[in-house]
Amino acid sequence: MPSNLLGRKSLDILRAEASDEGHGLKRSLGPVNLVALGIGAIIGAGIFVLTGTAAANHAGPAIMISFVIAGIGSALAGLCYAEFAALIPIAGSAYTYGYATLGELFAWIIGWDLILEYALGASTVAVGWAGNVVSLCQDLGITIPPQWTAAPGTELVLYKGRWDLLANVKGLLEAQKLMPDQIAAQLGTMQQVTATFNMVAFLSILLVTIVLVIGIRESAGLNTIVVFIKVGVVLVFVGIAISYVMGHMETAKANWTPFIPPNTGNFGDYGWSGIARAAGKVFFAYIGFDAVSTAAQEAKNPQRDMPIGILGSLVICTFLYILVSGLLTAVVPFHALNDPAPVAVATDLMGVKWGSYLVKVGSIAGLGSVMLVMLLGQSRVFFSMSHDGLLPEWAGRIHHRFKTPYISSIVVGIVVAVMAGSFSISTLGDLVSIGTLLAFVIVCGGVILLRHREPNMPRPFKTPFVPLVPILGIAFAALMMGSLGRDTWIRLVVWLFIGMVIYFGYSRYHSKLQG
Ligand code: ALA
Repeated sequence: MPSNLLGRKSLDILRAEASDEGHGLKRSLGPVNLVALGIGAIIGAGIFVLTGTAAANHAGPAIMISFVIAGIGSALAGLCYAEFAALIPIAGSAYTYGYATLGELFAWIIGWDLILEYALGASTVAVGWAGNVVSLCQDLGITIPPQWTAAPGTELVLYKGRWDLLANVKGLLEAQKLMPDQIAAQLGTMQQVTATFNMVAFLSILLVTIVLVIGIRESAGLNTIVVFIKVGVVLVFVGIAISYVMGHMETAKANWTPFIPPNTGNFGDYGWSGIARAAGKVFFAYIGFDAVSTAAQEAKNPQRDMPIGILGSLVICTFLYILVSGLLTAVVPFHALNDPAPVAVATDLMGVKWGSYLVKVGSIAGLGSVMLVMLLGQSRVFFSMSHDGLLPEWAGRIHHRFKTPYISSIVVGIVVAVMAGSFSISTLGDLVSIGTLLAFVIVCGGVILLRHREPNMPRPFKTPFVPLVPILGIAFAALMMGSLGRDTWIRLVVWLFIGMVIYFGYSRYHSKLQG
């Protein structure tokens, strides 16, 4: 009868497992692949899609401060992840770290929580991807039937020859300072459709799943190319925007004044609480660096390369985000950024039509790579959990030729695709943020704990200034979690509750550690 809920896997066992070729995963990734894997996971729907609404509805130009807050929080957690990833170079990310430090119950909670990050994260990005694909198709005169382009129940209208979300069009009309009855009258003349299912997002996930099943080497190679395209597009935008701002200093100044729009009286609507709320939302833009750690078992030299992969990708992305968000709000009045493709909107406004096409194509490629890394991370976490007996054996089965955990990849792919087809980007995004932040809190706490428990263990990478860095990491994560709304908290609690039911109903009795 299993009894020890806090039973820990010894680090020696974990290390032995990491070097155990019987695991079957190929060691093919070097430091450049890992940094690329990180950037592939990080730059995505956060900057290309969510930045616009966060600036328009919560922070205004001060969205830059939100990015700084979220970036600092991620870097602090990243330093803690790096210590663990180098110490325990085995697939599974925070889940494995939790198993070594806090015991099985916590490991389960983290693994369960990571489903929010990876699986739901991939769904979120797929919805952003679909938005860009539909928009680009409309630019090219191709109309995908609108009822298949959004979550069930979403209202869409035909406005100026394009199908758009009713909520977005309303926002645009409000920005023109029309009265409510004028807006209602205008909307009344427009053709409307209620969406059935987001088929575009659904299919995108299925496509990525096929790439993953075929194998990590192929996936990582493809990812590296896509990362170059994505960073290239961001840099092109930055170049165009800097030269525009230099020529339109007055406009930029006006758009940046006031830099922190005054709070409206509601928590989270501008002012400092708005900056915090926006930080919680754009935190999504940083999610992904920890996915590097899930590939530890496929890294050639994990001890040296995991910290390089995690921190290197994080630093590059933070720099780019601050630049992009600053330029975005300098070019476009922030109220007009409430759009699924804000970067393309800004490029359009600068009169660079080719640039806006390029941004959309780059976003499509870029978001594709994010989905890839997230799904990769998810199937690897399931692989580890199954190896430990917490999930059924089939979840860890490796394909004899492709050497990938193909069954878990396929099952995850189908579930994630259905979620992507069924929910809106903001519902999914907030839940992903809060779930990931919870994992950060546990990882930061784990570093402190392990330093006490195993002070003399040789650490290839040491988090600096322990316990200060982990404590600050926890504080930043708590700040961002606290800024997200009540509904998101309720969803998190419900999710964790379901996880507990599964753990006490199944996993606890099948755990290899307990058995
Ligand atoms: N950071 C990733 C994105 O923004 C999840 O899409």
